[in-house]
Amino acid sequence: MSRPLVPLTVAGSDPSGGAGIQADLKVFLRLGLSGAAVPTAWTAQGPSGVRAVHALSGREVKAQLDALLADVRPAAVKVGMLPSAEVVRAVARALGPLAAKKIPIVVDPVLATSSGTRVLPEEDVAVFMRQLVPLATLLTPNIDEAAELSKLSTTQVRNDTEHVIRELLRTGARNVLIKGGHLAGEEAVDILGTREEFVMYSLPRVPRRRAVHGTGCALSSAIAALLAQKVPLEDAVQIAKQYVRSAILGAKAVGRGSRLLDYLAVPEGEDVAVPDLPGS
Ligand code: PXL
Repeated sequence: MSRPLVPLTVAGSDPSGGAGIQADLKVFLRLGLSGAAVPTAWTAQGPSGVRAVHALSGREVKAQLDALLADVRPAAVKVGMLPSAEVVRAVARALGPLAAKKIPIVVDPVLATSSGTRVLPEEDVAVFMRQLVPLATLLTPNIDEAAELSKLSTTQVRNDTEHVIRELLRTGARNVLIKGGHLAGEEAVDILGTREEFVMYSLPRVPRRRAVHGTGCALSSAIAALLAQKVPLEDAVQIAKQYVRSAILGAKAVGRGSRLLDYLAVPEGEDVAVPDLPGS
């Protein structure tokens, strides 16, 4: 009997289930895998926004990772919210050996929450770039994050995305996906830069009647779950993008505030093979 593949998320906790480890675990399961989760921070939030972010200490995060990784080798890792340099260091130390074994690591650089609360202090971004980014199989910044990480302007990210991707590849990430979802226009365009090529992903933008949050979390965890199942990166990004688009289309309010993604949306791909999913 082969062992089940276990994807791991290392991210913040969002009690509303719209982002962070709660969202990631739902996405993992939808993509066929039962995951593991190490929280790095507790947020106090409902769908109408983040009231507080409480960082766990580096020691607390290290203790969780050490205990888990002593017993389980994850098939892929997604890293989300990291609230401080000491947590970045703890995560980078624990994930170094996994990166060396070529276990895919998807790093979503959550510098601020979607409602604008700063998460990783500006002075800690250098440590993030130096210690964690070189371990990343894929880095998934949005436009603002790409600008801050590359020290270039958002105008440059919008107008010369490929140059910005090249700069980020030089910092050690093996692949970079810049999410253009925040660009104005009819199409939501994301650009993936690998060491060999650039790939554009364009899907019709979903008009947002009422905000949804956690789309970045869902995208990065969906990619991690697909990489865990050996789906090639270019296909994994396409399937994950289509899944998140369907999840936005089916999003529903669960109370006041932003809508919750439809995590039960069906993962599909155009001309690419989606892994067999339970019940489908
Ligand atoms: O979407 C960014 C994000 C990531 N992780 C957690 C969050 C948020 C946004 O609110 O709460 C835990």
